[in-house]
This record gives sequence, C-alpha cells and structure tokens, in this order.
Amino acid sequence: MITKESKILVVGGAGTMGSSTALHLARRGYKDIRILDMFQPPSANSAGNDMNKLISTQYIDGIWGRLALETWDAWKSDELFTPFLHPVGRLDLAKKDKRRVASLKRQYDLNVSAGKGDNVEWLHNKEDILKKGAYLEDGEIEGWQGMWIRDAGWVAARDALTAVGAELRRLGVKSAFGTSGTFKSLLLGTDGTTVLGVKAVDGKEWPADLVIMATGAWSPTLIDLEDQCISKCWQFGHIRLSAEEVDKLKGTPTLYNSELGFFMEPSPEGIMKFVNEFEGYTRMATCRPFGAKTDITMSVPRSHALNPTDTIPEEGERAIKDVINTCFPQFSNKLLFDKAICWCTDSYDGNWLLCDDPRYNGLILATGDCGHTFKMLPIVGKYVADLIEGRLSREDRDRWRWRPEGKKAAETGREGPQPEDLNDKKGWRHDDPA
Ligand code: FSA
Repeated sequence: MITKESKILVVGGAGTMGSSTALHLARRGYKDIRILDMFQPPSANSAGNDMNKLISTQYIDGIWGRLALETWDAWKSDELFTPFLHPVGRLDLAKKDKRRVASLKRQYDLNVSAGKGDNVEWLHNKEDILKKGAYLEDGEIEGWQGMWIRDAGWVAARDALTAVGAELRRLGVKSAFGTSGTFKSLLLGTDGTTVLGVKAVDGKEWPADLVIMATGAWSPTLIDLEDQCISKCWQFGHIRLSAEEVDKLKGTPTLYNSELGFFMEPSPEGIMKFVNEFEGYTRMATCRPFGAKTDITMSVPRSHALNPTDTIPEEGERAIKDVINTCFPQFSNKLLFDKAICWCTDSYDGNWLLCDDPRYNGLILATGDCGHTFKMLPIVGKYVADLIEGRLSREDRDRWRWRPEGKKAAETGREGPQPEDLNDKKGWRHDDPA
C-alpha cells in the first residue's frame, strides 16, 4: 500500500515522463520522492533536452487526440508551463503523396464534423498556404496541400524541463545524479519479486517502497521489456540567422510535412532547428537488461552527451538540407551546426507502456510511445500518479497495460518502411574511424 509517506524513486527523473511524474506526485503531497538520473534536469540523455518541440491539437480521434487537447489546456493554464508555450499555429502539409493528402483531409473533416471547424482551415494550393505562411514565398511548394491548425505551435522544451526540475527542488523532491543516480539493477527481496529499491552503477543502494522506471529510450536496455518497445533515433541540425531574418520569422506557424520534415521559428538569438522526417534508425547491439537470463540483441541508444563527437549520418545531413533548400532556398548556403541524434522508444502500437510490471511487486513502468510524449510534459505524470492511486480509468489501464502478447516492437505500427540501422550509416561517428 503506497501512502504519502512511502519512499518513491523515479528513475529517469530528469527526463520528460520522469520529471512530470515526480511533479504530479509532489503536488499531490507525496513527501519522500527522489529522482535518479545520470544527469541533472534537463537530463542530457532526454530527447526533451532540445530547444523546441512541436505541439498540436488536430489529432481529433483516438487517445493522442484526447491527450493533445488536455495538454494544450495545461500548457495554457498551468503557471509552471505557460511561459514556454508559443501558440503560433501549425501548417501540416503534404507534398504529393495522395495517401498523405487523404489522411490530412480526413483529419480536417473530422475536426469539422466534431464542431471544431474554427480550429482548422484546408489549404488547397500554394496560394492558400502562403496566406498562412508568407515565409514560404521562395519555397518550392507547388502542388502542396494540407491544413492550418490554430491551436498549435511549439514549446521551449529544454527550458520547460529545467523549470520542472527547479520546481521539484522547491517542492522538496530529492535527487541523485552521476554514477550514484545511474540505474544498475533493482534490489529484490528474498522472494525474488518484491522490489526493495535500486542499486546504482557505483554500488550505492537506494531503498524504496516503489520504483518508477521512466527511462525513455534506455528502458528496454535496463529492464527486460520482453520486446514491447524498440528504441530508435532521429536527427536534427541548426542554422544561424541574421537579426533581420529572425524578425521575418517571428511568431510564424510551425511547419510539418510528413514526407519531408519540420521546423519552428528561430530563437531570438537566431538559432533555427531543422529536422527531417523518416522512420528513425535502430542501433543493434547486445546487452543484458535486468531480469533477462541471457544477453539480448536489441536496438541500444548511444548517448550524445557521453559521445559528444557523434554527429549525424551523411544521408541525414542531406535530408535536413533538403528541408531547408525546399522551404528556404535563400538559406541553402548556411552552415548546419550542432548536428545530433536523439533517442525515443516506440511501443509496437504507439501507446504508452504505463503500468505495474506484473513480474514484480513495487515496480511501475512509464515509457514507450510513438514520438508524441514531450508535449505531454504537463500531464503524463498525472496518469502515473493515478495508476499508483488506483484511479486510472479501466480503459486507460487496459490501453497502457503490460502487453508482451501483442505484436513485437520491431513490427511497430508506424507507416512506411522498417528502420535502417545506424551501424550501417556513414559520417556520424568520429571517435572510431574504422
Ligand atoms: O507532429 C509531431 O508532433 C511530430 S512528432 C516529432 C518526432 O520527431 C516524429 O516526427 C518522429 O517520427 C519521431 O517520432 C520523433 O518525434
């Protein structure tokens, strides 16, 4: 029985799901929470440790639609988060692929039939698009179509994570970082199933009544998840704009094109991030997560923070430049810098794995998704807290349950081809020229 006095450890507590979980628990009055992480908030291993992330509300059907509306309200009303929301709207566009245009049109129609027609506008052609995003006037966007979404924009991701970290300290949440905050194994009772705490890589033992693993892309490498999640990486780079160029882009809608990539307005200092959209890369390697009897070959993240000379594959750089050249040919000679990969873990059906781990007593998993969780920073921890308190609705409990009986993570429900492997790509690794 978990009470407000119970000792709770949040592993990965300086990342997105972990810090949100610690926040909701602390706000509910839990008194003995400790976050463990390799890095202080904002964890340098977290995909959320990024200048900006997209946020949007057009996914009207399904669970991500429901959560998107809830989180939009939270970013707008929770004083901890409001400074980081930039509600500039979104252009969600497709180049030529008829299936993608049709899927956007379906979303548009759903919004209209749900009485949310004022949140979206269908853009039939370049002329319509330019009315919402004049910044694309030099872009090669002939034949593009799609929709504009009003309740959308971007969030200052790293700054928001930093603010949550500071709030956790203010609320009395304890922490441990470095080797004594880095998970090595669970501590189990003599029955082999009761969780008594966590052992860190330096041997430090942290006793606990409840352990929450919110370890993002590292989750499958730390606890045997029986193939329910597959970690993959995506890549991004930045360019530097002049004050005049920044001025022109200030407050403009974000642009997402599932056949190409996405971007948001630059920072006031003139740094603009560009991302190409694709199915991500795996990095197959061998490891032995806690609970596995033998080594397992799986996709294993490689921390950019621990390998700061890593950049991105040559083909990724070409794909990112393609986004820039297509949308802003006038920026095509700018240097792409701060190129990096970041890691997410997809569950095979795209839903969170947010449940009690049935193999143990006192272990909760909060991981796995389909690339949509950063925008849930204000609310995801509420669901973890509800799970702990037995208040999660039956439907949500079922959706996010332990479910190794499903398809395997490698057959992830995403559209498009299966991911290729980073080991086969050139140009990203600079410490080992062989
Ligand atoms: O519309 C969106 O909010 C894009 S999610 C961002 C993203 O980069 C994905 O596009 C990518 O495929 C991966 O899931 C990581 O997250």
